[in-house]
Amino acid sequence: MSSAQCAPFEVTDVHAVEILDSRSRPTLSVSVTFADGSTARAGVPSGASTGSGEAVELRDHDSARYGGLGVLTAVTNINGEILAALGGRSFDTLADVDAALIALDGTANKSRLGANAIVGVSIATARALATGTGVELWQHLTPAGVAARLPIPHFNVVNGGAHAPNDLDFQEFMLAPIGAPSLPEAIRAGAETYAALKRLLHDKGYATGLGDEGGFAPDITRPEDVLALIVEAITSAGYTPGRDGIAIALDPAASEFYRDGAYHAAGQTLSSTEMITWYEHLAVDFPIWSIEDGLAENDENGWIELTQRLGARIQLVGDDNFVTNPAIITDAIAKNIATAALIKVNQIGTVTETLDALRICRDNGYAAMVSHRSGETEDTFIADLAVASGCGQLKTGAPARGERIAKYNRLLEIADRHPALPFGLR
Ligand code: 2PG
Ligand code: MG
Repeated sequence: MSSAQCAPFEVTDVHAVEILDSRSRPTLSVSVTFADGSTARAGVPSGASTGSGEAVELRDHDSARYGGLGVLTAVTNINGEILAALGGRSFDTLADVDAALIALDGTANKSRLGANAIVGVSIATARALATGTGVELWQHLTPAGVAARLPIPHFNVVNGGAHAPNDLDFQEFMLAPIGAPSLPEAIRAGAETYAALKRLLHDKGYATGLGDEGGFAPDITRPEDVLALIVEAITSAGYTPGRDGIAIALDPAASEFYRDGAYHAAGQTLSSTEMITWYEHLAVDFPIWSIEDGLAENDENGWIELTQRLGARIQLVGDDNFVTNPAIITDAIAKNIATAALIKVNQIGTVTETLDALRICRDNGYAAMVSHRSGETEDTFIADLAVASGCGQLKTGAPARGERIAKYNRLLEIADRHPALPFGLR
């Protein structure tokens, strides 16, 4: 049964608690309960390299608590205003609940009640709707006519940028085991290569401390040097670098090093055209299959040139520029900007709008990659969402740290229970 076909349900309780995310910053745990006893909770993720058009995360800005990062205002909004609006009310679908939340908030960017409050209620509601249906969350979320699929996991094994205190400007270097024959083999390839990389870094005298997403954060400045180490790790773990084995995906998160109309990375100052030429060379020298946020969110002409020059050979993913916004993605597809969208539920703020963004990608032959945030909880919703959408790609950090592993372990459970599910890129 898809989420569009639910029987009416009455919300009886909505409750939030301030908890910690994986970076030790406050976030929300939200539970939703229905009159039939169905209940579920959600842990709300939070980003560091955020797009300026993201739905607004409400923070308390009370410097006496958590350096101003507390979320007690969002807790109060849920336990007060949102409970009062939803409690005792019957709905037909998740989309109806999400529409009620958006109307109650009344702003274009969910800034009044907080996108963190709204997305927590939305995810918990989606999960509560799946309980008692006799099917798993991913089955419940799969739209009619869509073929669910186990995604290629993208393991972020080297962290830089806003996610690590090193001098590496590119934010993420990911292993993408595109050539793996199955999800369990892909996870194994990621974990074994991660272990090989740790040995290599150690042997070469680099620190093996971890960044926010569980990848290593060595003091290396040049992306070329990181890429060479990753290729060496892939080979030493016994795998083939490239699309037949383990390919590499980058998220430079270029908005973070774009200032005064130029890109400042690895000691260079580059124009958009020079950045694109750099990526062209990197993609010749290394087995890179996908580049996310290769240019800054407001460098639209650069994105058009990037797509013209590299789009036929490499997947180009928009994150900061698209912010999971269905209208922006529709516009980008029309303008031939990028070839894929990154999908983050908290970036747009409701599950319904996220499913809409995924549908637009599917309907237009545009790729999509479901994504975690740098601040995560043990919540595994995105693993089910990736499977349900059939998009074939999920990035959720290194094969390390509980909050990242929880998502990969959820995929392993789904794979075990549903051996007929296809695996791999769409
Ligand atoms: C990104 C994300 C997740 P953050 O840029 O893609 O890796 O980072 O959650 O910090 O925005
Ligand atoms: Mg990104």
